[in-house]
Amino acid sequence: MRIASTWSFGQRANEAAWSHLVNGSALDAVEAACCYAEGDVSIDSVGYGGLPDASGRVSLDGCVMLSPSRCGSVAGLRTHLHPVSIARAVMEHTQHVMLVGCDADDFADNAFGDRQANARAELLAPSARAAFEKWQRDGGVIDQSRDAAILETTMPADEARWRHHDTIGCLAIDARGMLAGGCSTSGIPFKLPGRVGDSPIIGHGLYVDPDIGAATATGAGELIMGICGAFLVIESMRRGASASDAVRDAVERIARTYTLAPHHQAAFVVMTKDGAVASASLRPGYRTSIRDGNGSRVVEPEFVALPDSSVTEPTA
Ligand code: SD4
Repeated sequence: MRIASTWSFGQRANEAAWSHLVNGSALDAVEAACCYAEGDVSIDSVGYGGLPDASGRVSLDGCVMLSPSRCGSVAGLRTHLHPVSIARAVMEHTQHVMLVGCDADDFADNAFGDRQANARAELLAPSARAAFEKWQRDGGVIDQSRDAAILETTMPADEARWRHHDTIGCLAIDARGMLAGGCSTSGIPFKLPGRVGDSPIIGHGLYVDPDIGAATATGAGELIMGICGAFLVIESMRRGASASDAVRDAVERIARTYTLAPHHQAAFVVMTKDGAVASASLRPGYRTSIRDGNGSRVVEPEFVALPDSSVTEPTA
């Protein structure tokens, strides 16, 4: 049994999910980890606390996957806090894979009724509203790592640089050897309304094939989508690459493919069908949180494509 989540805040999500992995299934565990992140206001790229789009409204995306024939996804939720739970309902109760926009919110109303966790909710937290108002005043790419309040947190300074990239991608394997993945995000801060990134798109932000393994991505969706990131990782392994080589190839592909801006970051985590975990990132500052029978730890990626990217590099 093992659960791996993106970023060091993933430790808290893994902890919240652990009993679900022990007493339930890998699917229950990834849903619980994502639900935790969605409810934590300090995580500013997921759920409540997530930064809004350029119109000041939050939209949430998420997906869940067990296998190519068992997956579900929602994008552009405006009034429901838990995209992964709704994506699970799409997977379990419809013939479809993906629902979007206000119709996905309506689906959630029908699927869950007034059950508290999935009732309609205000998604814009006061902290996110304040960040939006600052962005309206100052414009540009917000580098929240320079905010003193954030640097005072326990987050490592080089990771704080990517604070607004803290989407959760979560992979788990349960006692029966079942793999599951979940991914949840509010997307890129101050995005064009309607923009959807990689996170809820099967094969981009998440891909699970029980014969091979599970992969998830975090970072700038526009970089991940152009290379079909999570699918690429799993397909590399299908063709014989090791888990470490597969995630390294994916970030190297990003480094080769795009004209990168200093604020661009991307990372991939993979879990093999035997439960081994590997990760790689485009720039320093990314970490993976792992919880298993040996306890909880936060690990550096095995490979960083652009290791010299300075922590103090200007982002505007
Ligand atoms: C997106 N991939 O919407 C998400 C954002 C993210 O870490 O992962 N940030 O592009």
